[in-house]
Amino acid sequence: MGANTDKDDAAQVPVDPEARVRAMSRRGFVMAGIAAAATLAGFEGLMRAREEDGLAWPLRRILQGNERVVRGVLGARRSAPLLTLDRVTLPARVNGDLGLGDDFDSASWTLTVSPALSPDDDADEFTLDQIMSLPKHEMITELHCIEGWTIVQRWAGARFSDFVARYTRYKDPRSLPAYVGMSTPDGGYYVGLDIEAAMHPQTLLCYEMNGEPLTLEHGAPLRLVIPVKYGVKNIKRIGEVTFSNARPDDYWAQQGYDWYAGL
Ligand SMILES: Nc1nc2c(c(=O)[nH]1)N[C@H]1C(S)=C(S)[C@@H](COP(=O)(O)O)O[C@H]1N2
Ligand SMILES: [Mo]
Repeated sequence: MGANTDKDDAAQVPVDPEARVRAMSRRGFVMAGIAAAATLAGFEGLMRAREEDGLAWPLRRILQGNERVVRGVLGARRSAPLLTLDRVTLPARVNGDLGLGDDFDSASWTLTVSPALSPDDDADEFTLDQIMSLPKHEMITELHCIEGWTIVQRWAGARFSDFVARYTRYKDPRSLPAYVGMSTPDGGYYVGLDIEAAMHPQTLLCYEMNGEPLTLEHGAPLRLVIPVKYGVKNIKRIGEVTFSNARPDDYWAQQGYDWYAGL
């Protein structure tokens, strides 16, 4: 949105727009423009307005106030670029060890998923072998940390969407709730994800990096790789997965970062 659009906008207000508009905040200005377009020019004016992301700009402005709609329009349909081997950052950088305490036994680890398949159970438990028996996908993608740096890694694992279809009660994706939360076994780190991003074909339950089993510092035995989101959402050492219609808590969102953290 630039000054040109504001001029188009002002042109829709018939009565001495300049004097009134100068006194208004930018937001008020835009709202006045929308109101003027709607009441004076009507739908036709809306349709004549320039397009932004394929939407007439007054609609775009309205949608910006509604993140649920915006993420549907702009969020999960995008895919991250797939890169080539020569781009991989070696040695791999490690960042973040919240929830990765020392007294951890990979051998006795299971993945806890709720709600369970059976209404009689609170949660289901899955082994790494069960996850590794799903089709294996490999990809080379960027990981963008919100601190401003980017690394490229070669990841391998099972699609989260395949895990959901095979092992959870949500065989029909239309029955899925709006969110999924994931946390480390000790609860020290946790992320909330919109279900569209979680079910994205590039979202992996990852157990291998650069052709080797994940190391503990990178999240062994199982981490999330979700390249449509910033690094913060790529939770290492997943212990629990919880599907829900209430937006799950998110460690970094609670520190003031954007909850969606989409790229
Ligand atoms: N359990 C856990 N997962 C985590 C973090 C963390 O502190 N604890 N940090 C996140 C952040 S901020 C980034 S950038 C990536 C870094 O992944 P890497 O260490 O494998 O490079 O992990 C994410 N996953
Ligand atoms: Mo990060």
